[in-house]
Amino acid sequence: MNSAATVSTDDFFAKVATKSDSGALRGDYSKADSRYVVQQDWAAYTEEEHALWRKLYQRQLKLLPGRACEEFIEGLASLDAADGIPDFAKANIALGKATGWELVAVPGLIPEQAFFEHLANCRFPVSVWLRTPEEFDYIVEPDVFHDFFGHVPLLLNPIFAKHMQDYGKGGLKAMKLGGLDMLARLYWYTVEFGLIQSKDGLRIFGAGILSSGGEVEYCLTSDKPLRVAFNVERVLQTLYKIDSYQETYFVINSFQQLFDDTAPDFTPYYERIGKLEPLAANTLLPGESNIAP
Ligand code: HBI
Ligand code: FE
Repeated sequence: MNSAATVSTDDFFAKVATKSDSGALRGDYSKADSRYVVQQDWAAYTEEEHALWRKLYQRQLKLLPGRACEEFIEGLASLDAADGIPDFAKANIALGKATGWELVAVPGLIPEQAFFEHLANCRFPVSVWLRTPEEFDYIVEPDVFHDFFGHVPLLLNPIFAKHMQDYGKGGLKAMKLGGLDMLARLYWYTVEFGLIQSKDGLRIFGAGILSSGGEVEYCLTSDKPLRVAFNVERVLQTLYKIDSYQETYFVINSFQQLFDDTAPDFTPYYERIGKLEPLAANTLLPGESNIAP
């Protein structure tokens, strides 16, 4: 479903090397270049795969009105991706015009350094393979549906796109500062599972939610999870769930807020929070309120 916990380069190569093990990554890395980029080979997708894409797309599309943020819905519409697995080269024309971003095809999860370097240079890595019909509702690693449907629409938004670039730069910096586990929580709770308070009410912008059949409704209406106002340092300290719906969602007020609040140098945050125990995913701190859906 998405990027899971941080994948160190060592873990990563261990996973690729032990392809037969259950923890192995499933993409074909044999043709990847030094940046882990491959050809999409759009012509090689089968009609069955395009049909599965259309089913996934239509299921998700119906869930979006009144739940996804407007920026996502608008971005998706301009990508013209309803008819089958999109050709990245075509999407890159729209993306280039809107924000200067470019999609690059990758075999699947890639090591963090390569991932951050792509983002820092306005390239978004999109997995080339599509899940199987058996995985319609749930997938562990990011496939082309999660990556494209979930992530690409907001890359057409200039402020969000700029945030993603800064996140990439921040990732490269965090690797040197020992802040990667903390920074990954920011990505998780915003880019993957973020909510936004819009003028019309609570909406979703996180790709992990928007590419999921069940969590779209759950995150907005269930009384089980917490919904807490976004605060950078709080998020950096908070553990997350990779194998269940989230126990806490953080709510931003605008993409500008996300951009501005993450603009400062994180060095002092890493120093301070690195010494603390991380907070469990279901924590509500004194003084925090649980935002009603
Ligand atoms: N690779 N293809 C891909 N997609 C991701 O989302 C991704 C990745 N490698 C590393 C990674 N995410 C995360 O570890 C970072 O966001 C922290
Ligand atoms: Fe993702």
